[in-house]
Formats: sequence, C-alpha cells, structure tokens
Amino acid sequence: MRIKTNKFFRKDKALILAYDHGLEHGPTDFNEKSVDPSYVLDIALEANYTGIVLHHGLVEKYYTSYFRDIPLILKLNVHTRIGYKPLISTNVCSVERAVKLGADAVGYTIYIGSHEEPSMLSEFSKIVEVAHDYGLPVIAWAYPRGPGINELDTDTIAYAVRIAMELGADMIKTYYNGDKEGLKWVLRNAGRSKLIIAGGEKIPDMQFLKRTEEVISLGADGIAVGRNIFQSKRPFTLSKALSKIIFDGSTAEEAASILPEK
Ligand code: FBP
Repeated sequence: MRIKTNKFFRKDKALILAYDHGLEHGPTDFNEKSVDPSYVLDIALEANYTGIVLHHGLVEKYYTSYFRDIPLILKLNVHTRIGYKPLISTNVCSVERAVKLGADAVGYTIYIGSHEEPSMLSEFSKIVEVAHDYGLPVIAWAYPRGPGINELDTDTIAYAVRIAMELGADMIKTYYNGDKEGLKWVLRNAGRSKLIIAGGEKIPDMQFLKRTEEVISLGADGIAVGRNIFQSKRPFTLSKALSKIIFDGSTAEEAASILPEK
C-alpha cells in the first residue's frame, strides 16, 4: 500500500522538529527556555517545520493550540534513560488514540540488534497494519543498538533501514555516520520509503549546517532535528538557515549569512 506522506514534505524534502527528549533523555537536555513545550512549538511554527514529534501528553496539553498548523507525528513508544532496564522501547499510545488526537503520522523506535528486537519488530508490524488501515503514515526510528552493536557502522545502519523498509515504514529515521558513499547505500536500502537523518548530540551551529548540506546533497529526504535546535542559542534563525539549505538549495555558508552574531 502506498500511504501518502506529502504533508511532511515541501519541495520533496522534510524538516522535522523532534521533541520527545523529555521522556527519552530527561530534563538534562533542556534549558530554561526549551523546558517549556510551547517555546519549542513556537520554533516549529515560526520556522515552518514540516512536522513535529511529540508524545501524547504534550499533544493533549500543548499541541491543541497549534492544531493543523504543524503536521503532527505522534510517538507511540518510549525508552527512558533512568535506571537499569532492558533495551526495549515501550508502547505507550495506540494508533487509535493517535488518530483521535489528530496525528498526521505515528512514530515508533526499533532498536535493531537489541535482545528485545523481536518484540519490537512484531509490535511495529502490527502498528503498521492498523495505521495503514487509517491511511496514516508510519515513521520508524531505525536505530542499531545493543550489546556488541556498532551503532555507526554503515552496513548495520543499512540493515536497520532495510528492516524498517521491508516491514512497511513510510519514512525511516536513522543516523548519518559521515560516510558519504555509505549514505548512498543506506538510501538504496530505504527503497520507496523516505529516509530522514536524525540530528544527534549538539554540535556547533555551522558544523550542523554543513552536515545538513552534505546529507541533502547526497539524496537524503530530509532531517529530523532536536537538540541541535533547542540547545542552540539562536534556534529560530538556525531553523530558518536549515530551511534555506533544505528547500532552497543554499550552501551552508549562504544559509549562515542570516544567523545573528552569537
Ligand atoms: P536529536 O536530534 O536531538 O538527536 O533527536 C533525534 C532523536 O531521535 C529523538 O527523536 C530522540 O529523542 C533521540 O534522538 C534519541 O536519542 P538517543 O539516540 O540518544 O536515544
């Protein structure tokens, strides 16, 4: 089944803001401003992001004020960093509830290579089935992770992406390891699924712009960024600079010209 994902794309590219970190990493990811979900939603709105990733609690209490202005990807599972636990991302919201809450897509993390991978593959497949019955696209966070797994190995990333593609993901979010030829191979393995590159830990703004220019020029369908935006001192203008690279074909240097002095 070909499910429409065009809501998340402008000129065939996606710029998605991820804000699931409060659950995934905890408040250490936030500063005085970004701890407030309304502040991050304002960034998404003002910089015209093509989607935002939220968990259902934030959707109910905050997203309703932005309803339909920013396409919503409701994240259905979660893994927290606190305490010892198996490497499984736990389902915390149904597709039916996501539909009721006005989601335009659902998101699901699979830790490829974890001991718990079999149950995530099974749950993901059921989610794809139900979501597609509603005509809802599914985004897989296809993240290699687990004992003995090199998360940044190109073949392992390509394998993770291939698994998500063959299990019906409409969009796949994964890491870029800096291997340019490798990304082309990863993209081949995404097939007709869209490949979105995850942001990662905060790096200097200019370096992030250059990395974005690189992945877009190599054919990635977009980026999904969290910390590199809401941990930046200038998240609004940095977002606009990313837009220039992704949608207008600007170089990182051209895009950086709109950034204010730090
Ligand atoms: P970042 O751009 O901040 O890396 O966000 C992307 C993301 O996939 C989030 O959606 C998620 O919360 C987080 O990274 C997962 O991080 P980790 O890989 O450390 O578990």
